[in-house]
Amino acid sequence: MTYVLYGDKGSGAFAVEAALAEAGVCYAIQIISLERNEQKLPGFRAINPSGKIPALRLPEGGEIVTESAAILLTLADRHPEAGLLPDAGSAARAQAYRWIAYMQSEIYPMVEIVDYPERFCPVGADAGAIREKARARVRERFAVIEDVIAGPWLLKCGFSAADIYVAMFSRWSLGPCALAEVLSERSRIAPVWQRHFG
Ligand SMILES: N[C@@H](CCC(=O)N[C@@H](CS)C(=O)NCC(=O)O)C(=O)O
Repeated sequence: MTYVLYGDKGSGAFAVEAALAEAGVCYAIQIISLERNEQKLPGFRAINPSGKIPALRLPEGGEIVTESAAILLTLADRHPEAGLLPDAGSAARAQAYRWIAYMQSEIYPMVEIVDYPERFCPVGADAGAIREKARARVRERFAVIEDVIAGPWLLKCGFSAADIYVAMFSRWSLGPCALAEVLSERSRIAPVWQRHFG
């Protein structure tokens, strides 16, 4: 039994695949094409009722986990030897939780508005203007992250799953930041980065 990752190239599945690769575990990928709107088909909604990727099927028992941040934290818990998070209970781990939660709650929802502005507009409203507002919010909210990056990684103590998230959001929205450049060359993650963003 292996993990099964449901996702598409260049999507939030990157973050999950990067964490799986970093943990050195076996996984299979089931492509759910965003271009073909496969995330909204009943077959996939049976996996994730919210009709979004990524989703991860766990080995042993086949439990499904959705929500990219929850998946990253789950992988960190299941594979502590991979060092995806600082030690449990440490101040550094609290900071990793803090910034992962910040990015999922403050930035990811803005990405949906950028990608699908018509979902948030009354009929006849200017979807392009809403998209630009959302882009501005992403830039503003990402600047908060840029200000706390210790360098080369977000946390002073070193690489963590939070860096995978920082790199993904910067690559999507702003053009890769210095941290993303470093992450894209990290040995286990480099091929995953290439596949998604190369
Ligand atoms: N809260 C979700 C958001 C996931 C999300 O928005 N995924 C995008 C792809 S990166 C998606 O599936 N978009 C398709 C849609 O909204 O129809 C998470 O963190 O996993």
